[in-house]
Amino acid sequence: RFIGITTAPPDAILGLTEAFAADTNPQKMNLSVGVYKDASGQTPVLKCVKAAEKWLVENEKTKGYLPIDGQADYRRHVRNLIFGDCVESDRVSVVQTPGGTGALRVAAGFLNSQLAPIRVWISTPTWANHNAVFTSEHVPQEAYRYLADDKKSFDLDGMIDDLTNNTRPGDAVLLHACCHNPTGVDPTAEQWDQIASVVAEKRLLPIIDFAYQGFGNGLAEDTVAVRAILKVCDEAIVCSSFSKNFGLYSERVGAISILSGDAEMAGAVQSQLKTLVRSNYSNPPRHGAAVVATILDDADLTQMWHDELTEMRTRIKRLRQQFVETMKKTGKGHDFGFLLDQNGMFSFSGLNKMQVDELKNKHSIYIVGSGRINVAGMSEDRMDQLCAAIADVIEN
Ligand code: PLP
Ligand code: TYF
Repeated sequence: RFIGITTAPPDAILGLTEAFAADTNPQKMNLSVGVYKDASGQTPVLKCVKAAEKWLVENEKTKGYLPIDGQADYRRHVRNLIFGDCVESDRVSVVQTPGGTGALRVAAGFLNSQLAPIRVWISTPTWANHNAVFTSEHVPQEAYRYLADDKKSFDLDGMIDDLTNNTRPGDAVLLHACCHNPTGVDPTAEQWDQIASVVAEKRLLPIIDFAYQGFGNGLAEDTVAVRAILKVCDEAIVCSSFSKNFGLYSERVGAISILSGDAEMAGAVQSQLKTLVRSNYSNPPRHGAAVVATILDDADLTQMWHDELTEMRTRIKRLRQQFVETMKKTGKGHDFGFLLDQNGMFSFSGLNKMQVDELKNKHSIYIVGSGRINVAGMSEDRMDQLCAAIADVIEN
C-alpha cells in the first residue's frame, strides 16, 4: 500500500539545521533558521519566562483542556498588544493558536470555509511556508512585487501597481507587519499609509503577519502597519507569533485576531474560528500562553520582558553594525551598508546560490539558499571568521 510513496523534499530552512547538525567541522556556524542567539551562542530562556514558569509550577491548578479558542486572559492581552485602544474590543475575535503558523493556518481555513472563492496576494519574496499554508487550505495565490531589482530596497511603486491594477476587489493581501522575512526590508510609516489606502480602495482583505513585534523598533512602534490599516479598513486579520519576542519557540504560542465591522459579526466570526480549530487540533496548548499571560498580568514581569526584548533588539542592531564594519575591513571594498536600513532578524546578503553553497561546503557556514542571513545568529567573537569567509566566496 505504501509502496508508491515518494520522499518529500526537506523544508528549505529547517532542513539546513539537520545538515548543520551532521557537520563535524568545529568552526561551523548556523545562520539559517530564524532563532535569536545571545553572546554565548545560546537561545536563552528569558528571565521573565523563567520567573513566570516558577510561579506557574507552584500555582497552576490543572492541566485540563483549555477552551477551543484558548485562555481568556491571554486573548485579552493579545488584543491589547496589537490593537491598544485603536478599535472597540467587542469587534475583535481573538483565538489562541499553536504559534504564528497555527494562526496563519486558521486564517487560511477561514478564507477557504467562509470567503471562497478568494485569492491571496503574497509578497515576492516571502517566507516559504506562507505558500505552503495557503496551498494546504486550497486558497489560490498571486504574487505582488516587494523587493526592488537591486535586492536591497523596497519596490513601493511595484507593490502599489500590483495591488491597484492586478487585484480584484475582495481579494486578500498578506502583509508582513515589520521585519519582513526574508529581506529585512520594511515600508516606512508614510509608505504604509499609501499601501493601506490602496487596500481600502480596492476593498482587499488585509492579513497581517505579525511574527516579530518588538524586533524592529519597539513593541508600540512596530504596530505602524496595523495602525495604518485600522485607520482605513473595518475588516482585517492579524496573525501573531510570540515565538521570537518571548523566546517561546517550542511552546507554540500565537493568536489569530479578526476585526469585524460590528460586535455581532465578530461573534459569528469567533464561532466559525472555533469550528475550524475543533476539527484541526481541538484546543491549543496551555503552557506557553499561560507564561505570556502570567508575565503580562504582572507589572514587574512585564517590565522585565520589555527590558529583555530591548536587549535582543539592540544586540541585533549592534551585530548589523559590526558586520558592516568588519566586511569593510576585509579590504576589498565590500559595502554592506544597506543592512543598516533593514529591520529584524534577517537580511538579504545578495550572495547567489553558488556562493551560498561554497560558504557551506568550504567554510561550514550555513545561510538560506536565497542568500538570507540570520543576523540574530551572528556572534561578536566570530565576526572576523564570518566576514573572511563571505569575502572569500564573493571574490572567488
Ligand atoms: N510568519 C513569519 C513571517 C515567520 O517568519 C514565522 C517564523 O517563525 C512565522 C510566521 C511563524 O512563527 P511560529 O514559529 O510562531 O509558528
Ligand atoms: O524563517 C525562519 O527561519 C523562521 C523559522 O518551516 C522557521 O520563521 C523556518 C521554517 C519553518 C518554520 C519556522
